[in-house]
Amino acid sequence: MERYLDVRVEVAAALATGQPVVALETTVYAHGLPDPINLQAAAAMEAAVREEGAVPATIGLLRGRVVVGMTPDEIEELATGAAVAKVSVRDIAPVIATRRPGATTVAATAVLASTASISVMATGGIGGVHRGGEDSLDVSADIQALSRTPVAVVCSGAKSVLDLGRTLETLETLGVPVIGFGTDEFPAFYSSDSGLGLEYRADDPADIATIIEVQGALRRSQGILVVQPPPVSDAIPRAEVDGWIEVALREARDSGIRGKDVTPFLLESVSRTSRGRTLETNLALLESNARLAARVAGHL
Ligand code: PSU
Ligand code: MN
Repeated sequence: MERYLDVRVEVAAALATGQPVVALETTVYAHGLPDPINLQAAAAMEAAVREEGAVPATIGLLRGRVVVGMTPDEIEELATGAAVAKVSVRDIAPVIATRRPGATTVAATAVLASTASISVMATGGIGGVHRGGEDSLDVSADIQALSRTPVAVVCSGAKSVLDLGRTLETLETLGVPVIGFGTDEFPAFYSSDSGLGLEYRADDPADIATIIEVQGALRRSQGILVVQPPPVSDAIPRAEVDGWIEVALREARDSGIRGKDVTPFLLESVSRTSRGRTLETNLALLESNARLAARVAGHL
């Protein structure tokens, strides 16, 4: 397995000695955020993890291998490179085999983190059921990965460009516990409220760690989705975001965007229409999710 899996020394040492480790995805840098905010986000997430006493393990594909614990230079290579693949679960083997550089989505990052024995990761928002997904069947592989990969994913819910109600229903069907950190509501990524209530809430990272431990002890295949709203000072009212999303969805339809290009397209459109406001929020929530993930990992 080492032939294709390169777990860097700092991460390997932390895992061997039981130090907390937090996995971080790279699609958000390569396909979700523009330059230079992507590099700012990467640096802020790694710094937040370290400040909380954990080791960051940024994951991506380079030169025919999975790298777990990328260097800042390698992260920059993925974040700014021209022909970087967006790698979800189905893409892992083909992209490694052809030695293309690849940025991993939540789904692929969770799967590879689990392979490397890392049990907590942080991101912005997971992919989910797209609007109209009941017809197009466009449901992010993030959802299925969560149902069969024992990794806790700390995020701000799912992007509001999605159908959040159907996303939550699907998570329930697949047996994925969703825990609100300091909230009783599923956050809507840029906004703190979605109008969708959650069954479970925790106000202390230690309580989330306990849930992860129970899930692991019972050998459940599912991961856990930990959701927290964006920081209050950066949250954008839902009504405002809804307007930008309508424009984005119309543009996507008019341009015939399909498949893996949908999410990057919608994110780009929303950031353009909002004149960069969504980018500020995205950066702030990524950092705060990395911080919470590290605190949870510290209690495991
Ligand atoms: N959330 C963001 N920005 C992103 C993504 C999520 O704020 O770029 C990425 C994540 O990597 C997520 C992916 O796993 O989008 C989902 O893409 P899709 O809907 O094609 O599965
Ligand atoms: Mn999709």
